[in-house]
Amino acid sequence: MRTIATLLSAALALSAVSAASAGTLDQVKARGELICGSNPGLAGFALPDDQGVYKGLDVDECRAIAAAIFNDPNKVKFLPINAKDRPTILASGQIDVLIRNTTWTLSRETGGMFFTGVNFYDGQGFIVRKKLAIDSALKLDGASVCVQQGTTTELNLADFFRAHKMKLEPVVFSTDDETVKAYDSGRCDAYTTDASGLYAERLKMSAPDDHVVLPEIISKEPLGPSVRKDDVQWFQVVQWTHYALLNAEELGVTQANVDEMLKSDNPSIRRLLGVEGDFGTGLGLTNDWAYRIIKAVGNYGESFERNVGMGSPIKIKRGLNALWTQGGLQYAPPIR
Ligand SMILES: N[C@@H](CCC(=O)N[C@@H](CS)C(=O)NCC(=O)O)C(=O)O
Repeated sequence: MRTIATLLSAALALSAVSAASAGTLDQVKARGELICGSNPGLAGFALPDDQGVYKGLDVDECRAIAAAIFNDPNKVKFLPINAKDRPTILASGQIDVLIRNTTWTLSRETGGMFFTGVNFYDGQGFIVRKKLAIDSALKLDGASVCVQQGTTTELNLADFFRAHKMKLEPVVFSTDDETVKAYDSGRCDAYTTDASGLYAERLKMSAPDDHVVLPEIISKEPLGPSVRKDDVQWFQVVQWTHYALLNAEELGVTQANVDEMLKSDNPSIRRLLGVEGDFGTGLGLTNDWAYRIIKAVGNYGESFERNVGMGSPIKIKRGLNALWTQGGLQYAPPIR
């Protein structure tokens, strides 16, 4: 009897574990919205506009997932997350996915954040006041540098100064607003973050033109979405959402021409849009999943240009984020 009871409770415990760990996609569908962990406010990546509507490159990845699931890019709630809280909030289950300019590193991954890919290849840089009259980060010996806690930025900063035998006075803050304000008010000689962040944060400074970005990029910052480790199907939904955005760009499918493209004879386009084949169901989605994404947010290139590209206030060149066909690193496996 005791054995049966033990077996029964073991079986119950096991099913509870699999119920808890299985089916983020089903949970999202049942809830009726996606919960996306996002930046509290980083222009170009995730920033509420005047109407409180979140806009940005990371935001578009979240909206693309919502579009793939619900055929509605607005069925997503954005939960702003501070840098140092990212691993715990993802682990706690409060969010379905974290898309918050977060660098893919080994220790983050072994610590439970499972990265699905890279939606922005970045690297860390420095900004200083022009009147400091230095033209290289190698001339920062003895400098005070404002930096945000809980970031790879903080670690790379220490490495860079140590590697170059320079004296560093780090001035650490827990939020980005505090960090930028401190630098802007003259508390530090330099401010350091991902290069993308430097472009965005510079716009917040009282006199953006009084500052200069130094030429050195001191690290690799592959920024991408992460999910918990226990749900392969959900991992694939998030991963292939980015691949759909990339494949669309590669195939010339845009938000404006996607309906026209449904009539295309190109087999790759037909598979992407679900006109041919049975690809979406394998992800737990409908076969028009990628059509929904492109119709809602456009392709990766469109999202890039709109949010951070040369036509946007941020003015970042495609660089490493160009498609592989254009000399960049953005590459998606084929849909077949
Ligand atoms: N990519 C780095 C840095 C990410 C990061 O949090 N950067 C800061 C500075 S641009 C930020 O976004 N802060 C926004 C905030 O906390 O409000 C990482 O993953 O650690």
